[in-house]
Amino acid sequence: MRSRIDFFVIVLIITLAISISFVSLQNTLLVFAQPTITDSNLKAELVVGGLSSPTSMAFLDDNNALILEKEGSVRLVSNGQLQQEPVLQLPGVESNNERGLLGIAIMNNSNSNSNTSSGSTGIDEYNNVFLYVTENQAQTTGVQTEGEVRNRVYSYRWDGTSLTDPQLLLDLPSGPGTNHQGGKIKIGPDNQLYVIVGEMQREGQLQNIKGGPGPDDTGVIIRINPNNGSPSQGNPLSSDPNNPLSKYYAYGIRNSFGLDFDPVTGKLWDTENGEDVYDEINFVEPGFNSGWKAVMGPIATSGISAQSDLVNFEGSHYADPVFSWAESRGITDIGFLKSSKLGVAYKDNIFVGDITAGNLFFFKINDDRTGLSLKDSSSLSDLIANNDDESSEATLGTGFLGITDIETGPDGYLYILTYDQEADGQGSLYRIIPSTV
Ligand SMILES: [Ca+2]
Ligand SMILES: [Ca+2]
Ligand SMILES: [Ca+2]
Repeated sequence: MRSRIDFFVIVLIITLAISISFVSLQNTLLVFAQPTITDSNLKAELVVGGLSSPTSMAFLDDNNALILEKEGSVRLVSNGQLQQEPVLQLPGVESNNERGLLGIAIMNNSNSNSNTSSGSTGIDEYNNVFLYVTENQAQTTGVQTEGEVRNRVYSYRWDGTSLTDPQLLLDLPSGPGTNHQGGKIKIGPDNQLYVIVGEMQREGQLQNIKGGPGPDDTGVIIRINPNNGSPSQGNPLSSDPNNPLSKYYAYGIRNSFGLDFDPVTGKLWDTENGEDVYDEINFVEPGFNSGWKAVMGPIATSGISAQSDLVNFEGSHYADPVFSWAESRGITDIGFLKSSKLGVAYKDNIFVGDITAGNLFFFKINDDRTGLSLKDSSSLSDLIANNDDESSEATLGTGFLGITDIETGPDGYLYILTYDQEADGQGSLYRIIPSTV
């Protein structure tokens, strides 16, 4: 009898032990399914879930943000709540591979209106919302030929509840490749609209092919007047509006999912993607030639001997990336944190995401704000993450599944838009806040 009781006690203990370890395993899995921040002073907090293939976001004001879904919906997040109905559902969106509703920028306008007949003076405040979208429908004012898919940039007016009054600003190629569409757009501190366009597998002068087809709006950063789409004053390659180069700020870009402006200097930075080697972070000065498709990553590793092997338009210059990942990992957005809400160490420094693993990287900017500040003892001081181990030195966050956009919110916290490639593009919006909040 005694041995029988012992037997039941042992079985009970084993059963308990198994169930306890199962619960702790479940908890462990639950923890790992959430984004984790290596700095214990910070944490990631879910703002909204339930997004479908979110690509980009922008803030309208302190309480409202717009989020793009790749298939063509513009969603409103109001006071932290995702509104059920899209504020705009674009027809005719082509979302095959990397095509779709990709980029958003918002410009706040204050127009002083004086009405002399009544003697009244008023300020008319409104937001212009710019969208970059791949369309398979004809546009009467565009240059589309029948059956051709185009990338287009429109300006809308936000009336407080919906987007109205679309104006076509840019009508761009979208092929032959269905990948490398670019699509991030930004309003600069100069109030001009910057648009990054991928190479779409074209091979012309803009891809550094000497004697190749002329400028065709691929592999470039375009800088235009947001009111009418005309080339901005002072563009680096040509001041003649009839010259296609007059719209360009930079070229030689393979593909990009990231643009932002340094809040201190107003200078532009981008990220770019390599085929299988070299993703890049670039400091983009006017006339920048990034080197594709002769160079990806540092020119010293490219096999070409000198800048003279590239297509060098007057007013252009080649520059190496300020940082590269030797193994391409799908680097996406770049964002400066434009606040001290996460501590002074993070203020005005950069965060970069990737799509394949959902890692969030953090880098400090150097004193003259033209590159990164990396310790001499670091394996990254050669400006290259040569492998995953080295890359992890710059990793601040993991578990985001895939990052498509990074923005500083009006509350000064860092917002991270995620996209799970393994789960049909299921997406969420997180924000990084101090652990104590
Ligand atoms: Ca480059
Ligand atoms: Ca290295
Ligand atoms: Ca961004």
